[in-house]
Amino acid sequence: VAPPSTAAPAPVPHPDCVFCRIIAGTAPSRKVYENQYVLAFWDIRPRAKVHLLVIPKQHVASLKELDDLSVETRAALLSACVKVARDQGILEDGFRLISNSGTNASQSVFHLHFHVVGGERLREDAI
Ligand code: DGP
Repeated sequence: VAPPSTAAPAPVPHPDCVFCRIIAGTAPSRKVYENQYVLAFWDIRPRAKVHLLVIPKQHVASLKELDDLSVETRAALLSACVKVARDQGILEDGFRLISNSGTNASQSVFHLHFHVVGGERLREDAI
């Protein structure tokens, strides 16, 4: 009997989601890291010298739906944020990890994402 597969299920693209198109490869991006659970790429409108986005391959709209992701995906998201920060050389001097969730946070793309921001001194009151 074959052991149970640990592979992540194939992501189900959400209609009209730009980040799902980036995952599917039908929209361009500057990728920096990818594994079976997550993808990391440069923000199209960087607000610091380093500004990356880390997203789950499975579509969920925001942190509100975090529990819909597998525990492996949830762990992979946080690990990937730290890994890409280290790979970009911003871990030692410090960086910021942000996820805007919902209206009050002015979320604009409704596919969960973490902003990894650094490479320079960040304002105390904004990303
Ligand atoms: P938020 O406001 O937290 O939902 O941030 C969404 C971010 O996504 C924003 O900083 C700009 C970025 N973004 C939007 N569309 C694209 C895109 O097509 N490609 C890339 N690389 N980033 C995008």
